[in-house]
Parts: sequence; C-alpha cells; structure tokens
Amino acid sequence: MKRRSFLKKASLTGVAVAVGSNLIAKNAREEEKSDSLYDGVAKDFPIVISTWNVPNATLKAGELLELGYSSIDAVEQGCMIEEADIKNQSVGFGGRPDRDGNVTLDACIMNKKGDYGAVVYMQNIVHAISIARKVMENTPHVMLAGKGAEEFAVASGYKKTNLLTQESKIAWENWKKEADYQPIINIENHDTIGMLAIDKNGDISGGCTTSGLAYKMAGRIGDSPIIGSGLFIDNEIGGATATGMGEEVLKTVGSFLIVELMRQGKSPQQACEEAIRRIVVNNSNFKNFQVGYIAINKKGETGFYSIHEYFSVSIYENKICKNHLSDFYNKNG
Ligand code: SD4
Repeated sequence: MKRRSFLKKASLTGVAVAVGSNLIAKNAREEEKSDSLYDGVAKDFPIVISTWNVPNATLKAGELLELGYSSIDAVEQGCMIEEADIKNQSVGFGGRPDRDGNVTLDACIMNKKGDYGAVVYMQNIVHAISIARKVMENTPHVMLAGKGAEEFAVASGYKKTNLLTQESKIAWENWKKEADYQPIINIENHDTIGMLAIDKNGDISGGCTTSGLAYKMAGRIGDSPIIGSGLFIDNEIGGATATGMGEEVLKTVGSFLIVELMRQGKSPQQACEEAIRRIVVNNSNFKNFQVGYIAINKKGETGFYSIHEYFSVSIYENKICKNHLSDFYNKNG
C-alpha cells in the first residue's frame, strides 16, 4: 500500500495521534520500500535542514515538528527566528541594505501540495516569510512586489518597522566610501536562510528568506523568492533550496533542477553536486562567487554542496541539531 493511502486510512480510523503518527509513517515507509524510487533505509521523521549555521531556527522548526505541527508551520516559524535576529545581516530586520540604504526583502514558501507564495522587494516588514505564506493562502496570486506587498502585509495586521539597524547603517556608510558597485557576493559573508522540513506525516515544505545581496542595485531581486530557483518542493520526490549568488542560481533554475535529478534517481547529494557543476562548467568567473545548495528526499536523506569552502548546514534529526561543513567543488583555490 502506498504511504498516502495508508496514512489516509489510518487517520480515518483515528489512529494518527501525535506519537502514533510517527510510527504509522515509519510503518508506511517500510511497506512502500519495495516500490520506492530510492534504495536505502528511510529515516525517522521529523527532519529539518537549513542553509548555514542557524541552530536556533532549525531547532525551533524541529521542536514544533516533534509536537506534531505541519512542515509548513515549522518552516515559517523557523525562518522567522532568523528574520527577527539583528545579528543575521542577510535576512529580515538588520539585513544589509541596497546601495541607496534601503533594506528590501525577498522570500518564498512552498507547501506539500506544491502551492507557492512569495514577496519580492518588500520594505519595512520584518517577517517576509509570513507575508509570503499569506500571499499563498489568502490571495489568488503567488507573488506580490514592493509597495503592494508592504500594503498587503499592513492590511494583514503586520506593523511597519525600519529594517535598517544602526549597525547595518554604519556598515553601509563605510561601504559607500569605496563603493565599487560590483554585485559580487563575498564568499564567506552571507547567511540567507533556506529551510526544508519533513513532518511526522512525511510531508515536505520549504521556505527561503533574505535581504539579498548587500549593496545590490535598487530594484534587484535574487533567486530566493523565485520558484524553482531559490526553492522547490515536490512532496512526491523531495525539496531543494539555495544560498549565494542568486543570479547564477536563477540562470540554472537550480532548485528545480535538483528535485528533477532526484526524480530521475539521484541521491540528494548527487543532485546538489550536479547542480553546482552546471553553474561552474560554463562560467570562468566562478572563483568570484559562492553558491550552496541543500536538498532532502522523501525518505529523509539529505545532501548539500557548494562551489567554495565554508558553506555549512544545520540538520535537525533524532531530536538533535548539528552543524555540518559542506564539501565543495573548488578544491584548487
Ligand atoms: C540572493 N541568494 O539574493 C541570495 C543571497 C544569499 O546569503 O543567499 N545570501 O542572491
């Protein structure tokens, strides 16, 4: 019996209560092994994987999943931790501004049904991921931009906040002294959060939220809020999300590519490596920018890979959150 019909039947009989549902999902995984797309052993759910060293956000998502929350709730609330953290200068409040001093946010979210919501170039609202979710759930559209996104957020009850903190303002003023207007991402200096989660029912959701490249041109939008580039989820197969130089991720539609490679039988690790190879193979400039991918498949296997060293990921599994340094392509420096 396929997991989906098994779970449906189980919940109809009222068996799928919090702890029991984990057992059911596990049994269902055992049963579907024979006709699974993948070889190997299914892991215990829930699992969360996030870009960069973000233990607070990843733990928050993991703990919610343990309590029986859905993957979409966990992803939203996990991402919100980084959006509110002024020490993270790549996301939300305290994010680095564009070259005119405006902090503009990009975010998107996808649920287990393949629904998608996004905001781009949104200002003055801390929780871009929540507004993306509201676009997905409460409007007939999938993406709102700029003022329209901001007004929708205010109409939805969110308050306006000046996102430029004193620290980010000082850094921007220092940058202006020698501004060379090159939108080149610094290899170590970014922590956009992309998060993928599998809940106790085995359902996958993902989110991605960022203030984008520091000192970008006004109006610039990166990969993070764009379906298939910064994030893609197919609940039958798995999910992927990206961090780093958005222009390169956009050109290769990286997250969609990774999910499609997994559909063809590649492991999450193999798929991430192939997506990085697609970027570097025709790009002699790859030494000057970083891209990192993370992926998860339906069995809970994870993968991550980057162009350069120092990319890391946070993984929550078996009730523990750990940071893992990624393998990378550019071994020769
Ligand atoms: C962008 N991918 O806007 C984002 C930037 C990023 O960590 O990941 N920063 O291109």
